[in-house]
Amino acid sequence: MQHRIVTALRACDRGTLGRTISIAENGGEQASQLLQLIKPFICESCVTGLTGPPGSGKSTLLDGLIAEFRRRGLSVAVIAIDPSSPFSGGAVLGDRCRMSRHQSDDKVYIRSLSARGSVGGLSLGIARVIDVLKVSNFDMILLETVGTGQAEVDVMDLVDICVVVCAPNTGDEVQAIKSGILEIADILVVNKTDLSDTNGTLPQLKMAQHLRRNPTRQVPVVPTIATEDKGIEKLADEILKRSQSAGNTGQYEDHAKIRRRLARGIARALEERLFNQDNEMLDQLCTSIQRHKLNVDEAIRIWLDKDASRQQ
Ligand SMILES: Nc1nc2c(ncn2[C@@H]2O[C@H](COP(=O)(O)OP(=O)(O)OP(=O)(O)O)[C@@H](O)[C@H]2O)c(=O)[nH]1
Ligand SMILES: [Mg+2]
Repeated sequence: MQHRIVTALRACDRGTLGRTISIAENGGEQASQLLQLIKPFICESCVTGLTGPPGSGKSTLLDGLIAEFRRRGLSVAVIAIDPSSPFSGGAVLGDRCRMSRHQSDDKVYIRSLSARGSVGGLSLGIARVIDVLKVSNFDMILLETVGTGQAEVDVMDLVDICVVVCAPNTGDEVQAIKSGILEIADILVVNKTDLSDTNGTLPQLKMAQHLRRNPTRQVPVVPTIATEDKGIEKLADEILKRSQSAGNTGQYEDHAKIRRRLARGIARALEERLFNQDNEMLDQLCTSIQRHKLNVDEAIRIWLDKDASRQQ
């Protein structure tokens, strides 16, 4: 018999979605049990991430995309990640207000998650939340995150389609290139084209594509004015085109992305174990560092050499 939680999730019951997402986000034993329970019921939904500098217009674009996907008869779930930066503290409230016009639509589910206090663990929590949403079988799962730090770039490993949003003439595009998010972009959006001559930004972004590690990968550049719903249709087309080709091959998730996620998850689990468990050798190394007999690099090297010889 199907567990009542699974039945409720499959029926998109809001209360159950809210509760199970909180459990998934928090992690720990309860989350493991939940994930075990829902595993056989996880559907192949396409996950699209929108990332980019603060204020580039991600939430406004998302709002337009929700409307566009709904017009095409698709159900949509949105995860907005509340940046822990104090400068954007009010952002989520604004995001929720902007998107709230969709809240009464039972084919739309919007949820904010907090990035606070989950350094390094953010992407693991979100991966679990995505699994919960996949049980509810939304056609489109959209995720918004500020693309400034490594944690946010890591989050983009969770998505099937990565949309990088830049706004021209603010220096943001340079920032985006620096933080490496263009490397992982599947679609580039140049938003706020009403504010500037796009002549500068579009060639700049196209040039940036040539700097990417794999110049053969075609990355479309979509100009938009999110506040006037301009370019949203084209963006929706590009997202759906990619989603369909991934769906056709039956491979939503990229091998390299899964590998990176796995390595990160293992590293995090090891860190916790090493830090919390008694370990004589680790304590000896710490003492040597305190007494200035070793520096941290040397201690790491000694540890890794010992570990390698143990494995032989
Ligand atoms: N002129 C103009 N303003 C825009 C456009 N898109 C968004 N904005 C405005 O830019 C501001 C920031 O938009 P948001 O959608 O909140 O940007 P965001 O990237 O979600 O911001 P954070 O979540 O704080 O990183 C808002 O005041 C929007 O109204 C656009 O195409 N043209
Ligand atoms: Mg936002």
